[in-house]
Amino acid sequence: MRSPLVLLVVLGWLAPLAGAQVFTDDFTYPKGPTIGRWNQDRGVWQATGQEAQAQDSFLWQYLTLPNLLYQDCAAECTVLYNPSATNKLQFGGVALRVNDGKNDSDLVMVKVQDNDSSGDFDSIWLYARPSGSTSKTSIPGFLKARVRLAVLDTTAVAFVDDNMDGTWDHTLRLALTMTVKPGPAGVDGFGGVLIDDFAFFDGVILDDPTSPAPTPGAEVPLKLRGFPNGPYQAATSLGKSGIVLYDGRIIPLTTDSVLVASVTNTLPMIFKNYRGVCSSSGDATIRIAIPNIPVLKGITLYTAFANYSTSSLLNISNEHAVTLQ
Ligand SMILES: [Ca+2]
Ligand SMILES: [Ca+2]
Repeated sequence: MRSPLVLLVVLGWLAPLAGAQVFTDDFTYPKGPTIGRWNQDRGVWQATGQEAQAQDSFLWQYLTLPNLLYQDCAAECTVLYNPSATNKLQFGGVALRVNDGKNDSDLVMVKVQDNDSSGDFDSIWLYARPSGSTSKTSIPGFLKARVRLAVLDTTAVAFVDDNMDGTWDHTLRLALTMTVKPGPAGVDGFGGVLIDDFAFFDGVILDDPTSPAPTPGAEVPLKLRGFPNGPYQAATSLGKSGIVLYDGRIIPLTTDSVLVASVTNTLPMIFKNYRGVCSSSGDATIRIAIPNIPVLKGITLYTAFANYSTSSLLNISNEHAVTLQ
């Protein structure tokens, strides 16, 4: 039997032909009107040297990467309140399936927003444009947040870390009624907001909100969407600082004993279905059977997957955090 750890990690190291499908951008472009290869679908953005800045005006704006054309995926960015902008009402976040950003239409987006124009973000909005939304308002104020958006068929899930400690503080879900189709990935902005550290995942893994709470003794299913009929390997670790592959892509996990156990199938009673083949629609479900040991409460498990071919990893999903309760 081939070592799955080889499949997960070493094949990546030996994958000079793999496309850099997992994309990161820290926006360190020369100050000015051009932001690398980003397309300014709507609004006049500028590079500050460290971030992308939305136009300081009352306008929903989008910045996309036309080559990141995906249907089911996840992306995240850091949103910073801009104290020097004239607009106090600011928002920013991630936008996916941006098929008509120019008209603020046919796209999915999440934003953190200074809804009361008080100088800090206080609300989160998850939108299908032009119709469909959910929100969480009157949150204690914050100036900087990590924001993720994941889309899988008609499900959109937004995650916000409002104190930048690496733990999601808010999760919003929205059932999409728009046509499910690929579109460019990008970010959104309003009122001079600053966007930094974009990251893109070309596989997506999400939990099922109807499944039981992740308590000791419970079994947690995770849904993944990857390549149709593609072999996959999932992995779970206790951290998410990132395993950097030879080609620059990053698996958002850490190499630790849990990861080794999960990919080598040494604990099949805990990490179930971690290796297999996605269905013709690219789907698979893996399961974490949490041992019935109360002392595990509070531990966070991070899980991601990749599809692979004989010579490379074809994609890399987001990591999904499950904190045992
Ligand atoms: Ca506010
Ligand atoms: Ca947090």
